[in-house]
Amino acid sequence: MTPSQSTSDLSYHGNPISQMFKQPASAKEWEPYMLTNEQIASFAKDGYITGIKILDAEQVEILREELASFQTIGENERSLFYHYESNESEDPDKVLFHALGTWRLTTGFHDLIWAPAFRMAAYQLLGQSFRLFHDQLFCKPAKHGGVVAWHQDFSYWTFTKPMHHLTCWIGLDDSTTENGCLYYVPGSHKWGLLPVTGLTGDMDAVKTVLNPEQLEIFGNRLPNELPKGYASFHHPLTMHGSYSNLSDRPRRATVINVMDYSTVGNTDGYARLDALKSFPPMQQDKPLDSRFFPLLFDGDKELERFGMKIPKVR
Ligand SMILES: O=C(O)CCC(=O)C(=O)O
Repeated sequence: MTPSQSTSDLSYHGNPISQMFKQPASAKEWEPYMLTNEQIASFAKDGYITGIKILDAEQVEILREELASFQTIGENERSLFYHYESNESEDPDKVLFHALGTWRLTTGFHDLIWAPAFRMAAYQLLGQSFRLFHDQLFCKPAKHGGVVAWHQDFSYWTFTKPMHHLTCWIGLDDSTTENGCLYYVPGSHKWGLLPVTGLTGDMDAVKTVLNPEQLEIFGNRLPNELPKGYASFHHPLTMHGSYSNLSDRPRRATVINVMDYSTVGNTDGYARLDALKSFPPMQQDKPLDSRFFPLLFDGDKELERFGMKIPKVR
């Protein structure tokens, strides 16, 4: 199967289906992807790390083409998405395309979740073998791209437990302050869980729930400018968001959200069950281990057989 080819439901494939990403087969082939002790310490301190290359230019091009095809898909394929909003912006003058579930639709997005550079870094930062939770697209067109308001990912994920998740944000365009790059608040992963204050409306709504000390730290937020194909990884409590895109260039990004392999459902009493109606089935206290949550990396098994000593978050 070649990238860009679309089939019915790719979640039936729990392994890569194309040659888009060559999988390492020895310690020597895994080593170039390994994060250093310094990068792991920096993640523990700041709640994110950045500048990790995941995709080459050709792979970016494949994903851009597949992304473009999502604009014109039929009802059947659209039903595979867990969430699909061609414009989720609450500002009538702006556009934000937001979708979850691309890995079920096209070969490139399906195989992206097995990209070796992504898998190695995620394994080290979670310190554990992990499963796919879901993927996402956040795309802002040129000139009128909408904001993604400041938020913590886990405030939207309390229908799962325990909190042992990780996000990988990958640019499909060079992202800069001009076209609406992501921003992070270093150290905010130590604030604890904050309530949902909205994703696509008032950029600064979260300020209403921050205490004076957090508000001061919020002043240290930093832009996460990245070339296309490069990624940042963040903790589920790290505060992040992105401003509008008023530039002449689009700002497209794909996101992979992963979780500890033993994560279970926590749906009983979840306040926003309606938002989950197109999600894969999940049950209270039952492992999320169906075909919708493939095991992406059994790192302990796959790497230790090569005798590799891997620095990991503990
Ligand atoms: O791409 C963006 O602007 C927002 C991304 C985001 O919220 C995330 O990766 O969790």
